[in-house]
Amino acid sequence: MKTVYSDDHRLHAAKKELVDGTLMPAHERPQRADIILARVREVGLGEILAPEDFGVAPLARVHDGRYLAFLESAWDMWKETGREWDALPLVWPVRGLRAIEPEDIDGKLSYFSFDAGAPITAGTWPAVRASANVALTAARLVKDGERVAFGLCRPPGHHAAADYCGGYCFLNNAAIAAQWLRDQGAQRISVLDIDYHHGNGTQSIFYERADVQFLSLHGDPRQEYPYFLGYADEIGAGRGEGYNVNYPMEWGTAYDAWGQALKDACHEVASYAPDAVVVSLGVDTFEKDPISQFKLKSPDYLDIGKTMAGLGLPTVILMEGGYAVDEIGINAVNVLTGFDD
Ligand code: Q9C
Ligand code: ZN
Repeated sequence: MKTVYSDDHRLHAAKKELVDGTLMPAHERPQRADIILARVREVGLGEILAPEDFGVAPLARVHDGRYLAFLESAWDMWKETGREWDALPLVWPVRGLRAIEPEDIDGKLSYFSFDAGAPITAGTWPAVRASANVALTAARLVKDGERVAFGLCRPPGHHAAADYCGGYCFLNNAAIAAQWLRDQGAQRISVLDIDYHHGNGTQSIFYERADVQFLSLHGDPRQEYPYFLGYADEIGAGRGEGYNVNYPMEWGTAYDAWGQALKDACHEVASYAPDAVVVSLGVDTFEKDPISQFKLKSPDYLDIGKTMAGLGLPTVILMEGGYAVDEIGINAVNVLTGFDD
């Protein structure tokens, strides 16, 4: 299997994140991609390619123009006010407040985010552009006939919606790849999200559409981030009704139950009969993940790859979360080698 990778992910390196009420070193760090890439090389997975530049058009097919303009200009606006540390929001327009884009950069940061989990730094915009190009290049490989391709995306994307960032995510790489495949002539695409956290951004982007099926296996929103989306009764709306499938699972879930949910999700994908599958691959389901509560073990990831390969569909696998950095390479690449075997 070919891997698409860009060093430009390093341009985004947030210093701190809020954990347990204090500012701690960020979990979503450059080392994550470095370790996965090292493992791809170590196992001899296949060729490693640089991304092509697809420009802004495929991003604008998924994201709001105002949001893209904000992402591009946010760091300069923040810096102009004399601040040189990472930009973070402070206030969100919850129930009863007015959702009007403010002029002030601190107001814009809040308006275009749903949490304080996506700090904007000097290199965030070029890094997230590169990450989206990685996803698009992997999608192009599959469109051009590869059975499967791996986009080593960083920063991740599945928490980002059409017009907001959050949860370490800025551009929704999986949604951008899925939409691009549609625009290239695919009739139906399934997005299968196996990150520990619910893919709220991807779900919301495709919620009213029948041409992109979204399935997510994740920590139950009653207990787990992002808390406000991911329930099983979210089945899609309008023309999209029946094309959104959530599998919330409780803390402590191990591979016996998780693997059953994956099998069920794969049956749903098979009945939908898409032209291609986009996988949002998070390995934060691992038992030693520092911010997650599932109990998957390293060999389980081989089985995940094998199960997904069993669909026999063209597949674009895109990296999302996973924060146990010592094992992130083994776990992520186990999915890929399991798929290839
Ligand atoms: N105590 C991804 O995996 N913080 N994002 C959760 C838990 C945000 C995860 C706090 C986690 C975002 C792509
Ligand atoms: Zn996650």
